[in-house]
Amino acid sequence: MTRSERAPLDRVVVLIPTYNEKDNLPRIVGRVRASVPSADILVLDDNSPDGTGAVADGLAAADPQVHVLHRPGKQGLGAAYKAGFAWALERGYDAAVEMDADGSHQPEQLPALLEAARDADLVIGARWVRGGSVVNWPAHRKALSVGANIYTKLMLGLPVNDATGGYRVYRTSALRAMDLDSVSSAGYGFQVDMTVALVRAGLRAVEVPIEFVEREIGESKMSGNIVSEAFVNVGKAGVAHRVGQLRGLAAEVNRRRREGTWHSE
Ligand SMILES: Nc1nc2c(ncn2[C@@H]2O[C@H](COP(=O)(O)OP(=O)(O)OP(=O)(O)O)[C@@H](O)[C@H]2O)c(=O)[nH]1
Ligand SMILES: [Mg+2]
Repeated sequence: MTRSERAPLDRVVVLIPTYNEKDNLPRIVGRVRASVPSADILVLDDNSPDGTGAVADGLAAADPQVHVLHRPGKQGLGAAYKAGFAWALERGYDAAVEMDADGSHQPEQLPALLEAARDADLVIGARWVRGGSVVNWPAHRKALSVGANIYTKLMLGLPVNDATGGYRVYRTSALRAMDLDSVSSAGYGFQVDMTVALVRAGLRAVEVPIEFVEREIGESKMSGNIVSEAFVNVGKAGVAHRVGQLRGLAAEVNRRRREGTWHSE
């Protein structure tokens, strides 16, 4: 589809899932409002024990562009985003943005993602592409993420380099066209499953380099379970999709070495 055929993105909602982010939430909301003043915000809180929900209510009371969806308990990132997509579709938004609350996804980079969405159904803010980077990650976590993405790309044959990246813009027309019921993973696998569903629906995904900044405050929710869920699910889908990708793996590793995107700093 050419640029002129795609509808303009007049109405954008930024979905921010939260679980125990009471100190981060006011900062990220303020930065989104300053970076893209026309965008609305929906906080998706899973009844955080630290009172993030009440903080979100306070922000919403002070600003008609901020909304809150209170969910009964911790059900994972994927479930929160699905509820957010449904909310956005019901209200006629043109695009829904996924953004972490902890500052890893910089709102100041959102205008570049939205610009790219003029000619795409999905824009991924990508760490593992030329120009992308990660700040404050230890080498082992970088290696895990790079490895997971190479594994994912080759197993599933996806046309992207950062399929686990969670800073994204979806056209709501794409969300409507995709089979969202096929997306069940809760953690990193959710981003991969969404990418697969979008590509399978014949839609266009592009990547824009971002600088990803590791959280400075609040607790990590990353767990071995989330990682192994993603690994096992991608493995199952990948074996069904194709086998014998070792040659491609070597080529991909060599390409990233040449480009310098294996280690991003
Ligand atoms: N609503 C909801 N939000 C969640 C849940 N789990 C994580 N989040 C939020 O999803 C975003 C990403 O989670 P993070 O804990 O930052 O995950 P991560 O970036 O992999 O790990 P760290 O940044 O190292 O903690 C944050 O805004 C979290 O508050 C959940 O079960 N429900
Ligand atoms: Mg984080």
